[in-house]
Amino acid sequence: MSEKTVFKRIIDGELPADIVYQDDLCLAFRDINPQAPVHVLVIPRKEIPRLSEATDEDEGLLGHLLLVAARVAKQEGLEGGFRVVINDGPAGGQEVHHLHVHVLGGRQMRWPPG
Ligand code: DGP
Repeated sequence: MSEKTVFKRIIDGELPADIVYQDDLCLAFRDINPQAPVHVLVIPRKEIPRLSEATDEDEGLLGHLLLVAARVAKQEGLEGGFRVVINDGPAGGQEVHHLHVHVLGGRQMRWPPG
């Protein structure tokens, strides 16, 4: 059996996290290595390794994650805007193999991203 990811361990309460929102479907907590004054990760409780492995069955869940991302941004006072990022796979720079949505804000975002 493959090892639990750190995010699964947070879901299971085995690792501490600064949780800012949670419901039946997802959890949002502060990134341990923030890239902006506000950097929150929104993750599904369901173990989906990466966006490209989500299926039609996950359509509602994916929409929910985005709505929660916007809700968290509002809660964090990001009225001026924010950035949402999903890294997928090695070329996308994904390090933790549990789908997560980055919510970044509190500074001016630039384009292109690195
Ligand atoms: P990605 O590169 O998209 O897979 O982003 C993974 C993010 O997860 C990265 O910004 C750092 C964050 N992270 C890794 N381990 C932990 C942890 O144990 N706790 C928290 N809060 N964040 C973590």
